[in-house]
Amino acid sequence: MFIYQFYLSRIDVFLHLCYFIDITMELTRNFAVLEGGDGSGTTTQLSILKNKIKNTGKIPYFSTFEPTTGKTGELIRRALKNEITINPRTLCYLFAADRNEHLYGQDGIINHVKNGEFVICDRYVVSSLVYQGIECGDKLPESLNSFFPLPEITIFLDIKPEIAVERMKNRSSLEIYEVLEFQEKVYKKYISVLEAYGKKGRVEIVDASKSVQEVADLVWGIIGQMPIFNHNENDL
Ligand code: ATM
Repeated sequence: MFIYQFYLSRIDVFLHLCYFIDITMELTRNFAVLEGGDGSGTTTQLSILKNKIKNTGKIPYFSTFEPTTGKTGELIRRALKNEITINPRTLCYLFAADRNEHLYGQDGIINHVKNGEFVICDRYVVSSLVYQGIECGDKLPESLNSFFPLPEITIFLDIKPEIAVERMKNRSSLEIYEVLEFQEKVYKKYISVLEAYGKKGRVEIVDASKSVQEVADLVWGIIGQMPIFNHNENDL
């Protein structure tokens, strides 16, 4: 009985690792993600970045975010606003379902990338590994997200939770995760998830406590160096 349990736990660890290795296998070129705790400024930076790319005038782009505006995304937003109660594990499945549609649906990320566009997304797999990892343990988000391709680059907007929560005080209403105690957990989890995730995918860390413009410059300093922005006319 003991030996059986011993091997079972080893198999469990092995499967756990396989899920994670899977997550880090496939890279999607010209797909970049902004990640960060609440109040880190991902939405603001996405908007500035979008305008910057637009102004360069050369690269077709698609700017997007998760949870999406689709039916599953809408349901998730209602749960985040505490309008409806959804079990955290169910929410984990919903985030994965929303992401699958976001990737593979008709107007999805994969089709945009295939069309030669540069895709920038506010939050992606790492958000699930962090938020749902805290809420329901690592196994479920790791396994559900193991099927999704990695972006070419993930930029983490790094800001201490105390400063982020202070920034959020101006918001008219707060979502279920937007309290200091939870954000402290989120910050710690980001650091550990990104350490593992960064071994296969490219992760860049930006100091998000700086001014909006300084952060935007740092973000562009990374994105602007990506191969798609550095092709010669002749290469295209
Ligand atoms: P925004 O604040 O970026 O709109 O995201 C909404 C929330 O969704 C955010 N936390 N709050 N509040 C993080 C959460 N979220 C997850 O929990 N898992 C995910 O996979 C994603 C994409 C977002």
